[in-house]
Amino acid sequence: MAKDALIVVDVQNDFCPGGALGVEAGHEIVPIINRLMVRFDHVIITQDWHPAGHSSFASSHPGKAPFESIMMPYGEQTLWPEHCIQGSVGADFHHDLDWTKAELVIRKGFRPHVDSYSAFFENDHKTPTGLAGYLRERKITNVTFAGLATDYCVAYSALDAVEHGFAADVLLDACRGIDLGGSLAAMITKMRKAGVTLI
Ligand code: VGL
Ligand code: ZN
Repeated sequence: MAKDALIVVDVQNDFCPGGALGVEAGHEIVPIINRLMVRFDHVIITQDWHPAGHSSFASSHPGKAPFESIMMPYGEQTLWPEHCIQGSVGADFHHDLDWTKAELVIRKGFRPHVDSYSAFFENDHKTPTGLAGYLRERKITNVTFAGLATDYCVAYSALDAVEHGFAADVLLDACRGIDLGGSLAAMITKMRKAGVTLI
């Protein structure tokens, strides 16, 4: 157990119903995650943290609408409604999330020109967040993911965890997805094939 960490992904107001990029029933996972956090020795949480005018916002690209995609120097990027702007209420953790126990809050998506779904790498898949080094130095070998959204930040984080050599579990009951054009089923298949344990 001391080698296990729970990673709580982006349980922020903007990803909950009523938020800028509300995930259906996103708030339902909050009590589940609160119970989970007590059972883990180590808890890490991530926070989507964009500057105003971030390049992942459709509003930063004239003529583009949310959920369309564009080519960025690092590859295809889905465009989103403006969300999780640094310091805004939307970027705050859900008010019922009891994150007292979190040892580390890792912020991502703060570089204006690159988005970051994964807790390990930005979307260029080259710029590290530092999380892998943190886990290795703490001798944590197993990571369990819960949070929002299953098919974006949770899936990308779990895939990168496996790539880094960590054992990765995703607790599907403690996640909710965006499901854009079949992305939920596609990412679940991808995670399973990569060796992520889906629970
Ligand atoms: C996320 C889209 C944009 C997520 C973050 O947390 O899954 N999705 N930014
Ligand atoms: Zn974002």
